[in-house]
Amino acid sequence: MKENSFVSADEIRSAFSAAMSVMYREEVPAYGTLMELVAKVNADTLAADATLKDRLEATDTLDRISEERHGAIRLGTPAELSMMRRVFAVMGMYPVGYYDLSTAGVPVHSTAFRPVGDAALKRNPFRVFTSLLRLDLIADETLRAEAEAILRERRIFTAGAIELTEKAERDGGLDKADAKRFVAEVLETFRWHDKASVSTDMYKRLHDAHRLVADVVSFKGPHINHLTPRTLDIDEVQALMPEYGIAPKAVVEGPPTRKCPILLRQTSFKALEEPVSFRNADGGWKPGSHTARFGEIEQRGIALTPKGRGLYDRLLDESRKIVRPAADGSNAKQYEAALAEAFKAFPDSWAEIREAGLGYFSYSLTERGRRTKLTGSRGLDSLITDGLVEFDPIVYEDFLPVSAAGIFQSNLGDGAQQEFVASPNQKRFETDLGVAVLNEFDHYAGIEQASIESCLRALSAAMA
Ligand code: OOG
Ligand code: NI
Repeated sequence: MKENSFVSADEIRSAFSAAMSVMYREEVPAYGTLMELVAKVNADTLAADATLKDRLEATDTLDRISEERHGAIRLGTPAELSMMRRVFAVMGMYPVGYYDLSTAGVPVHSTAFRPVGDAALKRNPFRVFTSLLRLDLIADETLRAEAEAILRERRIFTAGAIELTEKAERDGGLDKADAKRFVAEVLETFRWHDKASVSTDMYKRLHDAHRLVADVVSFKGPHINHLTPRTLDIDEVQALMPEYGIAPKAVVEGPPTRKCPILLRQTSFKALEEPVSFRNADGGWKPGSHTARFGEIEQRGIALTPKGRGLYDRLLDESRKIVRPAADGSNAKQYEAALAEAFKAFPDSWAEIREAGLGYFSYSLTERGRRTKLTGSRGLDSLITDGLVEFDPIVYEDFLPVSAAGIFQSNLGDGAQQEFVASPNQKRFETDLGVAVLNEFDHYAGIEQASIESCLRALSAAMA
């Protein structure tokens, strides 16, 4: 009998993110420079902070600290989106969250494909922020129909990628040789094409409708548009980018610098103008350029409850009413100051954040808790006060719509702001995707609840 020798989905995802990193570094040399800078800043940060180093050693894999945490693609059709879902599932990545970017002037809606379990996230947290173009938001009906026709013709997956995805679905996994082939085949979908599939004229019309429409419709596939390693000091990397010859976006997105980091902070270097050739009517090629690809960094903090998120959204909104960050960076300092001022209203100690019900925590028994026998039931708070139970922040693994919009905008060229009427359409997105997306809040609440129950169970088991 043939023994079951499937490679785990986590292993396939790790191989895939490593292959993607190599490919992207070759394709975009500035990204390689960013990776070097991130590795240096992470090493300096760890050298200067022994406590941080010990904590990371205990909870993370230190040698992989500077590896990619996410990337992003933009798809053109519902069929592409649903097939992409099946491909990512083979790598243990599932759609979490719905992001409507139309409010921010970007004609897409999105989800993040990511590992969901704690063990899977620890093994390799790689996620792909995946957007679907919304041609329904483009006013010009003729152009919309032409774009649809172009997209209908393209095939973004290789025959091998489809075949192996079907095989994995049928058999419940892939063996080593198939997994290796799967990674190579799927990588093709994310590759850059320096030959556009449209003419200069068509590109210009798509581009005039929205730069993002041109980026999605003009090419053979959804090239990976950025990768994002983790940094331990985002402000330092942002400050050092110019010294390394790369141009940072105007401001860091998300919350300000804090003692207790919340949610997600991100910044990027600005997308590069790259040579691309367009098709001539006579079948030849005409040189031109396209701007889409960049490099990003991220630093993550605690996942917030709906109440905490409400407060975050309100404070962000308040600071942006005082200063709206300009794309050219001219008011970056004023924006930072306004942000820091507004966020004084957000508690900055773990105990206060917990007591106010603003964040999700994972609970565990202290050394003393492990030795204690409990009689009768006790509330969580009193177990904490008595030093039997301790709590750690649960890391936010998702994205932020306002930040994502800022990342999109800064890579669509300065002053490319465009208004759309807000029109979230999660139902439509989920129909196109083929499944409902996971609700991120339910997910964090579930992890927190499970940790509480496990503490209480252990304490009463000690009693028996
Ligand atoms: C995605 C932008 C969103 C993030 O980190 O928020 C994103 C894109 O530009 O396609 O990746
Ligand atoms: Ni990103």
